[in-house]
Amino acid sequence: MSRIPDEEKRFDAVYKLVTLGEAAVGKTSLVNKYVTGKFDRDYHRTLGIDISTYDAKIDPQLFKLLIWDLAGQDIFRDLRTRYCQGASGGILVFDLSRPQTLETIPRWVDAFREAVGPEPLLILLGNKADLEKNRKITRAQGEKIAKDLNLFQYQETSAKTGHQVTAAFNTLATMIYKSHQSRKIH
Ligand code: G3D
Ligand code: MG
Repeated sequence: MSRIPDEEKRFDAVYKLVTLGEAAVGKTSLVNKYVTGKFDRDYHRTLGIDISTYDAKIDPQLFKLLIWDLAGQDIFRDLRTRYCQGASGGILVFDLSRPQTLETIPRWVDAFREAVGPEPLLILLGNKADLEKNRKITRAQGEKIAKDLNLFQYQETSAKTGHQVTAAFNTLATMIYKSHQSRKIH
């Protein structure tokens, strides 16, 4: 009988999450802020796939999150499928000051669901909420898209100030856990 290392036993679940959305909406900054608590102004644009691991203690659960972060280029097809495979959830991001980054959200949702099916949960984040004077999308518009696409939540975030960043990632992890629990019961 093989032994499970103590370290692995501590986790209630291990989830792969992927970031999705157009270039420069703040995907890498959001992950960075969540995982390190910092906002790095000089952060270099991601060239490939970064995988950050984060132990999220969301009382009473402890989750290990593997957050995959792809460069924002339109490199769909093969990579998209492999990138999304095995994901328990996705973080869709658009920029509140650039409407075209919201317009392509349905494509990202389709791509994700084609790769992993309908079950993994998706959260939609309208990012750069700190740039209030540049805002072009209202909260109601974001909420409507989330509802129309059957996403479980819409939140407005700022990777710069940290506004709603921890809440968004933690909510996603908790909702994934709850949905898996309810599937076990039914
Ligand atoms: P991406 O991973 O989606 O491509 P990045 O996006 O995280 O690389 O961010 C793109 C640019 O937006 C970066 O600026 C970053 O600092 C900025 N940014 C990200 N999130 C926020 C936010 O919440 N508020 C503000 N004001 N800026 C944000 P640079 O200048 O480095 O390209
Ligand atoms: Mg990036």
